Amino acid sequence: MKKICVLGLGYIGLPTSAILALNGYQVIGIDINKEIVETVNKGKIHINEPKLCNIVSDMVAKKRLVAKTKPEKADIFIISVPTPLNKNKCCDLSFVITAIKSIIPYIEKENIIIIESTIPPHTVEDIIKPIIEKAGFNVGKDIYLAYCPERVLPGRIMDELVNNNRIIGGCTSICAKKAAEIYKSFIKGEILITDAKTAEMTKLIENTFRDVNIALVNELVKICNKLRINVLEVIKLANKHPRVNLHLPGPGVGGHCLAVDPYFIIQKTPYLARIISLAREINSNMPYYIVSQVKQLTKDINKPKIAVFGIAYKGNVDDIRESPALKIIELLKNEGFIVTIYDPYVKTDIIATSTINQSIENADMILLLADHNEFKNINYVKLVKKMRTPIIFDTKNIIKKIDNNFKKIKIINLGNLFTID
Ligand code: SAJ
Repeated sequence: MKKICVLGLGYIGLPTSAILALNGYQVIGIDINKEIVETVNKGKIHINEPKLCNIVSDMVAKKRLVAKTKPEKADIFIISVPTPLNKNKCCDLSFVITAIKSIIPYIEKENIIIIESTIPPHTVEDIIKPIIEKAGFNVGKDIYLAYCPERVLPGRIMDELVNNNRIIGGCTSICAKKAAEIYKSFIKGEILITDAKTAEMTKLIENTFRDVNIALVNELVKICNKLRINVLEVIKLANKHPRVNLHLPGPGVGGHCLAVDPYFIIQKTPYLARIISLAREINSNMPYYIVSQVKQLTKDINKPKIAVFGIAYKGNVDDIRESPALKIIELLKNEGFIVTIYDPYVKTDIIATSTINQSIENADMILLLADHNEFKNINYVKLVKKMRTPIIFDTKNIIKKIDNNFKKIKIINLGNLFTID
């Protein structure tokens, strides 16, 4: 049985470890966080991801998955540690570099090393390969190095890990071949072989594509509201064109991918990446637009209280990384609004109220920022009775059912904002 060390037991590393164990590998999951290691070794998980917990508990019980804080000798090493933005909006590679250096004492000839963390183009060739070669190995001859980005969607990771196509970017063609053999053991999608730098750029442009397209509709929101046109109706109709697929506008773009990856392209070619930079700017500014609309909607109310529904960066996940809701809450507080927060998924200190009823008590607005399924099925007519002013500002356009009872509530979305002045 081949042994794999997976470094980083986060949103990607833990599901990957579980799938590899399920497919016949002996997996050692490495994380510097002791609590995560203890949780996994109890057969439990520290993230909210459907279908993951059962596999982890089964694999831990069968001893095919073991978590540890330090790496050890193995046949294969997979690096899936975070690559956050630093304060200059460049990729912070320190976790990747530390992870690579931590395996150096344990690697042996014929080992395969795979990077899954999102990284700027040329990182494998220019930064990672030299570290390995400095330790006396010859990449492509006695050690095999590849970049294999994941493309899974949080909330559907366990299905997408298996069914999505996978890009394998080898430092050499033999490196790619060796890495592909591992993924072939569990992937049902296509295995697409290329070189490392092409794989690095492909990963980045996939998320940049979405970020730019979301910026386009977020800009359209402002244009349409200025011109008194319902943007949501425009998007719906335009998408009936066979070759048009406008994305959905919202309060901004969050998550650890779309809001981060475009900067990895910008840092490499700042003067060339113009649409990419502008899209980032437009999406990052959406919270300011939302707050300006909240101010407009509540201008006649004394000391308005806003009940924010949903602070996760998107629906049905517990992740608040880069969530535009955090910026919106900060701006609202700076403007003197009283803010309560309700999110059934997220457990964090910034949520002082725990129940939906507590959060809307005497509130003047429900500000819907995440499209959690729970928020689609609420009886808003009943709920608003506890509010001081029954305004709902639905930035995700999820409240659809407007029967006669709904007429008593002011429901504003990004399409009918222009009706408020
Ligand atoms: N959003 C919009 N409008 C849309 C779609 C999304 O405002 O039409 C917002 C969401 O609310 C959220 C953000 O964009 O704040 C990102 O959401 P997402 O669902 O587009 O993406 P992520 O970050 O959850 O996952 C993405 C996925 N990328 C693509 O769909 C191309 C996933 O496949 C990647 O693996 C993942 O990034 C990653 O790890 O890179």
